[in-house]
Amino acid sequence: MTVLTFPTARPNLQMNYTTLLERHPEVALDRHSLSFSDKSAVAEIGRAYALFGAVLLEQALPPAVLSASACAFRQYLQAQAPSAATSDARGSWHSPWLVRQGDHFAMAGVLAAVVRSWIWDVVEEMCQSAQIVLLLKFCTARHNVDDTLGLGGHQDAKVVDASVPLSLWIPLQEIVPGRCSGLGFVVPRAERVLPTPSHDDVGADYLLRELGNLWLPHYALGDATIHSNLSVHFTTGFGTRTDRYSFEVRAMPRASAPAHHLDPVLYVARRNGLPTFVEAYSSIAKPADGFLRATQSALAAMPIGQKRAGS
Ligand SMILES: O=C(O)CCC(=O)C(=O)O
Repeated sequence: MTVLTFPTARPNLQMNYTTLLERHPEVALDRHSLSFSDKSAVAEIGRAYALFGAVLLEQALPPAVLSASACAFRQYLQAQAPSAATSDARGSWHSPWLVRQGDHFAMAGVLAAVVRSWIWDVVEEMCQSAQIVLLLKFCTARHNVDDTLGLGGHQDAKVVDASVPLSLWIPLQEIVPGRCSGLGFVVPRAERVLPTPSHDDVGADYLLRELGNLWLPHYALGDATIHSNLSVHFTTGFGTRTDRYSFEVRAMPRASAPAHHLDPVLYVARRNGLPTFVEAYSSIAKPADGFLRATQSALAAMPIGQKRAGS
């Protein structure tokens, strides 16, 4: 089982996310105009992403699908012994095919909704391809208990894999900075992989030098962000002890995907103009067959959405 965990900055006396937000409330504003809707041109979103490394897609996913997924995730966690996952008082990380109750997989509907939403047009634009792979070994369902955290950040090129270009971060609930843990970014993105003083983390000093470029988005239910592998980003923590549920999805062009990342995997391409799962694979070592089938069934059951404005 691959369960990614990311560096999480420890409490820091100099500045934590609560004091950051109190002293610099502007960090919660989208100062670089990186929020887009289904009315925005895909090319415009692609340009912002190329320059800044992170974009927020507003109201991109059906709230009912996300709420149902959060509810199923909670039920799964309640049914687990605490030792069954990478779990402690701060929450836990799970491969999506393991988050199940019988034949019901909490993340299957979210993945299908992503592929059938206008997010997919954006992913294709960023990948410059309509032949995409969903790298399930790098996808993670996360339960986070909001803790007081000192500033820090990481780049996925360092902590995930340099070959994987992008991540979608999908909260399964509303995220209000200061009220629950979320994901924040340094925008524009870095130009290269940065030195990390400790534990793959760029450190508080880096963020403090970038105060004008910090962004702690407010996510409404249905919003998602996409960040690049060079984007410095961070789990925010305010010490409220509230629960947060999210799903991180990693995708890349099929043509450049390393073979050793393709287990388990879902292949997406267009059929009759609609993004569709065209192949799936899971080895015996990664028992994800049930999840792959559930995701394909969820896609087949999805209403065919309206075409985007301008597409
Ligand atoms: O969910 C989180 O808080 C962290 C996710 C993350 O850091 C990442 O996507 O690289």
